[in-house]
Amino acid sequence: MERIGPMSLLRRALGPALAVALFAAVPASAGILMPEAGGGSPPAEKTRTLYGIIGIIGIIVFVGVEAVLFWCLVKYRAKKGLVAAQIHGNTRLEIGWTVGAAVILVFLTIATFVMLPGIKNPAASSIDANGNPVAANAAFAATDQDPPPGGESMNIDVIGHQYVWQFKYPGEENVQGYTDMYVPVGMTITLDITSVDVQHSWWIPALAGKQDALPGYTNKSWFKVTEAGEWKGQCAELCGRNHANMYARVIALPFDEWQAWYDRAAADLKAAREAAAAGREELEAQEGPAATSGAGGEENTNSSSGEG
Ligand SMILES: [Cu+2]
Repeated sequence: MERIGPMSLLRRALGPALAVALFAAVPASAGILMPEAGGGSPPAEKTRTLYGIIGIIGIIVFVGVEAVLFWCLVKYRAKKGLVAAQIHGNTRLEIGWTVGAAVILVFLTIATFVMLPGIKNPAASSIDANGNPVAANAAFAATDQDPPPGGESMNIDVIGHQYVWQFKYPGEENVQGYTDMYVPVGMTITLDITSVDVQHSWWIPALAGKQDALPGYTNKSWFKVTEAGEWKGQCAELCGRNHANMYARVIALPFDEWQAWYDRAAADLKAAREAAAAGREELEAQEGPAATSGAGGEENTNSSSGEG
């Protein structure tokens, strides 16, 4: 049998190893050719469109350059006895490719800056807090205007923990949950993103770009989905040994179903808090107040909001 040296073994393994690495990375790349976009969420849709514009121009330039390169390789390949022509510049060609490259760059710059505000600034909601369509925004507001501070939107706190995402919803019921975020279709969702321990990164690729979750800071992001559905994501910043299991999911429900979920979650949470309070009273009755004071004796607000 043929003996294979370690170097040649390495060389043979390199190709398959690269192929495996590329395919294994696909689930994390949030789209193979183009970035994911789903639910009609504007930041992700616009990121995808911009990526497409830049990508197509990049492909045209790449194919053009490679075509000229291969044409030259074939046409001017070495022939016996042929002396290479000595060329000293070509003014028309040089001006041509300088101006051409500049025009492409100017176009890409303009396209990017025209689209960036739509990626960064939240769009106005299509429904109000009661689930009614908002007509005023469409009828009276300029299309390039940010929604007013008092405009319809829902702000959800996104809190990174090692290794779970916590969500706090607006409202006096203090509804909160983990991993699954429930939102109503048509509502602009603004996010206050932070962390209680290390750096995490909030990312639902189909809905919007990444946003870092940093302890001590509140970063903003937003999305708005126009159809019911589920979109998955995962912490995008290596945050410790269980980072790979720090999943998140956004579940968009029609407003009535979302409201039903919210009411159920609020009731579950209330029941859990009452049960905890009752348990505490019982313990204090048995063992005196010292049993529930100090660490661990505070009200436990970490009970899950339940599934929808
Ligand atoms: Cu994380």
